[in-house]
Amino acid sequence: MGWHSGPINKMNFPPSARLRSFSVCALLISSVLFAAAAAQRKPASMTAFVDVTRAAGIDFHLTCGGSQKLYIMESLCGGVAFIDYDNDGWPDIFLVNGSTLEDLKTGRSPASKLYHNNHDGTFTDVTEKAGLAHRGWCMGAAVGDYDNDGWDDLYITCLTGSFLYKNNGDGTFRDVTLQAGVGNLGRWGTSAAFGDYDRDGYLDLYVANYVDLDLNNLPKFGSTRFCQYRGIPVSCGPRGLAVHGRYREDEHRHGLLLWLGRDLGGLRWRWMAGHLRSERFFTESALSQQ
Ligand SMILES: [Ca+2]
Ligand SMILES: [Ca+2]
Ligand SMILES: [Ca+2]
Repeated sequence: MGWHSGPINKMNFPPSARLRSFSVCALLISSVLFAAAAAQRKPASMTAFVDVTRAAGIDFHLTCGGSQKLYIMESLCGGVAFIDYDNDGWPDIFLVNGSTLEDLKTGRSPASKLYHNNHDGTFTDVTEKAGLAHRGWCMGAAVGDYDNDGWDDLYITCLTGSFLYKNNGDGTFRDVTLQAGVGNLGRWGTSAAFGDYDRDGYLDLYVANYVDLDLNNLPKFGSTRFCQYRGIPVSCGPRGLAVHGRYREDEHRHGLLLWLGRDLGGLRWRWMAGHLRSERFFTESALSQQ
């Protein structure tokens, strides 16, 4: 007999009561075993993030247009890049800033910022010292050692052009945009990436451009059907802006798919900077625009 039968039988409980007692005991045993098994299982890991921005010394304030958001670029700002600019093995942070229309026209746009990693969980603003107090309405940044000198360089994409900053290897940068030929002038560069697409050992540059935008002739809020949502006036989307080109899904250049034009909501990708030659200049390749 089982361990439970003795004392129960001695008390002369009716069969139904013994059955209920058996059920209760089985339930208790199951509960104990389940609890023991649960105790042996390690609790699921709980990944938690804590906002340490201010404690780390990051005091960056992003400016992105006015509060009314009358134009599309006022809702598209801010980028970040990690760059170990001093080669100490600790990633530093570059934060890209936007602007407002008024500040952009008067040259008073707030600066992007570079923060040096102090190795103790804190950062120091070294923007001015590094020569990276770039002011403009910018969107993105890419990091790459384009000249293979062992020091990572920085490319910034902005509303009216883009900029390449060469790392001097002494904690400072200098603007080499014109020499390198990567100004992307008059184009709205949203982001960029370095990559050696032809495997020649030199990084190439890919810049993603958004729609054409004439800051002097901005479409009026809610002015056309492309500046409305269900009859409600809104800031003009891509279709409400000037766009050249059409969508060509079968267009390939150097293994990259180019998306051109209107049918992607005005999104236009431009394969712009191809081969980095020995003179350390970029040349624009496979430029497609129809
Ligand atoms: Ca560093
Ligand atoms: Ca370099
Ligand atoms: Ca290359």
